[in-house]
Amino acid sequence: MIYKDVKMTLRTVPTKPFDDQKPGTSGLRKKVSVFQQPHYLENFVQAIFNALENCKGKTLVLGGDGRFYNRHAIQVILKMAAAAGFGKVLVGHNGILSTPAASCVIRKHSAFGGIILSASHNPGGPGGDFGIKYNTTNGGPAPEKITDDIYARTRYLQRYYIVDASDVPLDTLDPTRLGDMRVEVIDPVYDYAEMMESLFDFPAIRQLFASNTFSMRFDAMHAVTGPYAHDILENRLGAPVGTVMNGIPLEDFGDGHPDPNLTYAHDLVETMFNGRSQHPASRGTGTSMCGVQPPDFGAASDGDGDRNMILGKRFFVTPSDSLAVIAANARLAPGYHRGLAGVARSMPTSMAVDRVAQALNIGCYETPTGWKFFGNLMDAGRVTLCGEESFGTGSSHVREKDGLWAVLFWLNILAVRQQPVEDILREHWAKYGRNFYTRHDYENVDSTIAKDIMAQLHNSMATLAGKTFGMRRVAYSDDFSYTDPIDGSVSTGQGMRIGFEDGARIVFRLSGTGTEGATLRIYVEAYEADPAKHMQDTQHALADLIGIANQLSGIREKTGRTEPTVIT
Ligand code: VG1
Ligand code: CO
Repeated sequence: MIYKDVKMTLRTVPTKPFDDQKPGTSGLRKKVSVFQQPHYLENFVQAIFNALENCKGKTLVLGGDGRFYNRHAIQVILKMAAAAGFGKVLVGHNGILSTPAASCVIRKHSAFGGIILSASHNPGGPGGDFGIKYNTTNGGPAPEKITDDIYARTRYLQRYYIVDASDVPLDTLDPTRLGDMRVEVIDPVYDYAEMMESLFDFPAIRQLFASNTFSMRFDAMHAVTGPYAHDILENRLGAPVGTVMNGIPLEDFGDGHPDPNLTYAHDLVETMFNGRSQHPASRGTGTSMCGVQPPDFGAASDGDGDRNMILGKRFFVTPSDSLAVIAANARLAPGYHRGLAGVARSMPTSMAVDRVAQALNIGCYETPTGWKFFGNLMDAGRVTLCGEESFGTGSSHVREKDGLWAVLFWLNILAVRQQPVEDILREHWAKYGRNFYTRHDYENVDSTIAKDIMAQLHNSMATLAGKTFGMRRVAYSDDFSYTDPIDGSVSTGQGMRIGFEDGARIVFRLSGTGTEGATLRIYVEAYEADPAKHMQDTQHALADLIGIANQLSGIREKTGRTEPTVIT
């Protein structure tokens, strides 16, 4: 390879620590204006590099979801990586890499680690959010031990190192050299698409699209998955052009909120429900109001491509159910035909997958919220499949949740089973029972009030066991802590949970990804074995538990809100 040399000089820049650089559930996320403060980004990047034992000569992967500030941040990080002595940086073309693709590239090229620039599903643009996180050699988000160390270092950082050089061209695939460091610009889609082709039955899916009896829409929400979906769905799998909606990535996501749920993926929801009102979970099919049949299958992904929403014709699949269905049908996909080593779900995720694991006689792990807790289990070969209620599903093919992977898994299942999505769910519930599930989010709550609600709930945890609320008796209640079965590390304060004797649960947690005030999440679940009751409306089926959750937390009185900001 011929490298173009960029002239440079090394510079040490004195700085002062910021006191708000504690990484949350998934890296450091702040308003763009916070990142635009002089030295703010540089300080955090230097703290990451300082926390790495020795990066001299090593390879770093670098990319982001293309949101506003991505281009600037990439140039800064390249120049700081050169100053830190990295040997090589693999950077996505135009600075783009979806989160799962970054994980794939780190693993495939045996990189030392990677920096991913994203605030995921949070809105972008100059008034929106930006984020940064570090992933380790296994391709997964740095575990708490490392994020705690990075944070500690941000607290006393006095200087950072950067080279003065002109910007590295990222709009061509030509390599560059920044001093001794090589910069290779890579096609962000290629490695990832190749991996997907190795996991799923592409010929069967191609046939499904060719059959003319099946149609699909994928909503990329003007975020990072556009180019991935165009290449994989339309080019490689032959889906008709137009299958991918909102496929051009934009720095502000077209002013949208790239969160693939029934509220924010409105273009897709409109198409799939065809004029009907939303929150259709569990409602039956029927003729549409304007006579046009919606597509058979719909899906969407988030800002950085790690989340997914799965829809059938006028039918919503909860992420928890999607995880359970994938687990139950895993053998249908070539990459999983030998079955699953085990499964894991985050604590607030519904227990639907637990029932499948039990039937399959495989291990089932319950971890705190956030993908970083799955890494050790996957590295140790204990689990193959993982999921979160927050529209996150993935497997040990990478160490991040993976939006398009989940969509392809569903396409593979549909290609083999040749049934509508709704029928697959009905059969699943008939066999395993249904875990009705909902999450109520109260966003942008005053932080003091939110902390107060959580403190009061925390105090009541010790006294709830044995109490009866309506028809339900509390079996246990606690503030969830997790001991990692592989390295023994302990994570406390992971959410208040109340379990009832009939298997119902209520969980309260504060979000660790928001950038304004506090977001309080209430997760509610109830198990129903009787198929005659499976087609109820979810909010209706869970009404008594939602009432108990509101009563126990006093959320409505304390915040003055009459309803949640978002229901998923
Ligand atoms: C949320 C979700 C969590 C997910 C995290 C990162 O965290 O609840 O399940 O892992 O976002 O996903 P929190 O702390 O706000 O509840 V992503 O797609 O934003 O990287
Ligand atoms: Co995301």
